[in-house]
Amino acid sequence: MNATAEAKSCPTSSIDPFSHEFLTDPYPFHHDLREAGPVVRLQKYGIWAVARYEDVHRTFHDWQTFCSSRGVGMSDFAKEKPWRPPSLVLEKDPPEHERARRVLSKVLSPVVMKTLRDGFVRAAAAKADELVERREFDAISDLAQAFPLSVFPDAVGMRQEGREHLLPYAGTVFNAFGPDNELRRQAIERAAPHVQWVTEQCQRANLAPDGIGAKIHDAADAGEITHEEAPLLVRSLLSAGLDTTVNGFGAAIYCVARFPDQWSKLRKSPGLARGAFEEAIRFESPVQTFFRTTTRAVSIGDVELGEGEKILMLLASANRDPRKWDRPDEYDIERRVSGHVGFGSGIHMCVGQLLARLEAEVFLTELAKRVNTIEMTGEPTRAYNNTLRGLDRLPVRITPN
Ligand code: QZP
Repeated sequence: MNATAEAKSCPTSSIDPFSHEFLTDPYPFHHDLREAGPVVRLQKYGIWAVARYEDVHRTFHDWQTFCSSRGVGMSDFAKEKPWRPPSLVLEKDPPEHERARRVLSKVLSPVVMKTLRDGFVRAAAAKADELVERREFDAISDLAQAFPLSVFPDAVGMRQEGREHLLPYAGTVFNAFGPDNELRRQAIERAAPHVQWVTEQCQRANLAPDGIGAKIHDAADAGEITHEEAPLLVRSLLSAGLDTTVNGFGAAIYCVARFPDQWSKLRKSPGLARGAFEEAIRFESPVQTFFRTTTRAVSIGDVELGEGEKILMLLASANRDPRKWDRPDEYDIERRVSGHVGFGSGIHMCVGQLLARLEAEVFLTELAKRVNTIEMTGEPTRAYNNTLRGLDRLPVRITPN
């Protein structure tokens, strides 16, 4: 290939979306990548990036051209061995994807959500009472982690012992989507005990018979998937179902702590809880990025990409693209937020979104009934991960109604 000709026809950037600097404050880099063009060559990695809403959306929806089966991280499964056996849903294309997806869709359906709701309300009320009593606490460990940890593993039907492996395991999964940098290497280096525990918990014998995990094994009895596939599909729940909601909760609390007028609105109308969560997902995008791989030559704008090229989709940038959103950098719980790509879009769009929204709605509603003000009492500190954006400390003080 003629390097000079390529440089003329296609915007190129030296930005590293997985550098410490980028992960600390991605917004100026998002701006530069959006302005560079519909698709940008990332020099450092020899891959492509899409940062505008329209192009991220198109990439999500054209699954025939932009496939998942070669991995949704930077590593191309056609060239490198995956760090763990590929997911039966995330890392597959139709038709295999559909079979696994149908099962997850069923075990995470509105009917199942209805059976979980009352228990979640009780857990949320108890946690909100406890926090109001304490007044000052860390909104990450004491709330964003504590609440999902108090409901999700029980809903799946997991045993008590060993649950401390869940967040480190998920942290590894999300770091592993990134490039071969220090975050990824260190996570994989330390993963073995977490992988071993999680793998064990996916077995039918380790799941309560009435939980979501067991329902996946029941689907194998019904012939919808094989008995060999069931544990790997349970693994998807454990990979994707906790760290995501933890960072979603963290995002929501960080938002209402920085935008007190929005908390006031929520307090006066707890019915806005779902909107407050959804807007926090748009605003912070707990899942910042994902990749696809081209299955054929394709043009994006004026740029022609070959087959077998990795494309980074910057969801967080799409969710604040001024071409799509009015006042993109404002957190507004009454915004018409539908169309955001914080849960992805298209055939792979988050299959657990009803569960995430249920947890958030129920908890934010209970908090809104009790809490007058939420203020930060110190500097929040960031948690660094190749895929997830969130904090590891958010000291707050709340005042009761
Ligand atoms: C992680 C899996 C944000 C999501 C892409 C997270 C995710 C989804 C599925 C899996 C893992 O199936 O293991």
